[in-house]
Amino acid sequence: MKLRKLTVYRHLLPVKGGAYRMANACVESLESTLVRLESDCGHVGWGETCPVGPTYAPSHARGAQAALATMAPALINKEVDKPNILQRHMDGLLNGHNYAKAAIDIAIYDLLGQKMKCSVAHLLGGAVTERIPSYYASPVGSPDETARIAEEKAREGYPRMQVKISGRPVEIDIECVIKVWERIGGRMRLAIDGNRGLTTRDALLLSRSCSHIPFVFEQPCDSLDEIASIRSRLHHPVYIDESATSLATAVRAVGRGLVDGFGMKVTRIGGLTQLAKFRDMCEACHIPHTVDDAWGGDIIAAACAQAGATVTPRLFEGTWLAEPYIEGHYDVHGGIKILGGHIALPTRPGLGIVPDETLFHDEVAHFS
Ligand code: 0XW
Ligand code: MG
Repeated sequence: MKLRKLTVYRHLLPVKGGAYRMANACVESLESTLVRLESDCGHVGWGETCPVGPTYAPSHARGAQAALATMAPALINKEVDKPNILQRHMDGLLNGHNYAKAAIDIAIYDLLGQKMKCSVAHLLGGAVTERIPSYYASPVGSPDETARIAEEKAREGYPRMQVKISGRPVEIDIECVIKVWERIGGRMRLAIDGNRGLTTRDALLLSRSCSHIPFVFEQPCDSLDEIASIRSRLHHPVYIDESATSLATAVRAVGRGLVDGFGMKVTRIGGLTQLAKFRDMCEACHIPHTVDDAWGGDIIAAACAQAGATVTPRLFEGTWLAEPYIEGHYDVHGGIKILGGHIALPTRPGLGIVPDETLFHDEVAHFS
């Protein structure tokens, strides 16, 4: 299967309700980058990458578009149906920029699924569930408001919640965690996400003050070195998210005993090909992890759901989607939704969604 056309679109995804606050970012509208591939046999595949603003991670919407434009001319008329080989080819064209390569990799899996009339989950090794657990991530907010959201999400049926903290005095974060726990007790599993924002001092204070509360502490500090320096003094299991920038970093972090789990993003690790390798490494080492992404619409949601469905349930921490925080769908009828805290695995081939192309007006580049 050869690639005939590659089109890049820009698409804005405003945040429902106005703004989403995290330790290092407050975002109001996200610029998503969509990739449409067309093969010589006429199949169409879609990919997406949507950094959650320019400060969450070293990835940027315009950077993704520039990276795609750099690689695209050398991909046209090339055989693209072997994702591992395509990955090496892209690495030979551009150093790094996993989050841009991921959009192409995802679109290739969509194309392959269309061609072979099977789901992306099947191509990734097979789904173990058709009902993928999700988790809700509350924005940084007041302790009372966060506890209210936690109650609401527990009632909706979410098995897990991630509470975002940091960017303010740690005493408020501590109060927030305690109030959430008092409200929901063991009804949902809890992750407390510092999004790199805490000093080692504040991470230690929070963990010690909440030593009676069973949560996993996600990316409390900025770097792996900082986390390593306090790891043995924390009372909670440590997950990394932003610091797990590649498969190699993740393997080394596990090998050095620095982490108990991961918040993993499909685009950060470079796409579904890399995600499948990461999943298998985690299974071999008994390491729990999520499968989600920073932000994005139905295309990235479908990619996360397809990959999430293949993770062994014992180690799966769920698939977060931006869907509850954005209006509308690319696929008006078959869009990816969270109902009762879970996502139904789409049944159609490939990613399982059919984006309405008339929604995408802003074509950034086209190669054929
Ligand atoms: C909750 N997420 C998966 C979505 C936001 O982009 C941040 C992220 C995280 O865990 O850091
Ligand atoms: Mg996180």
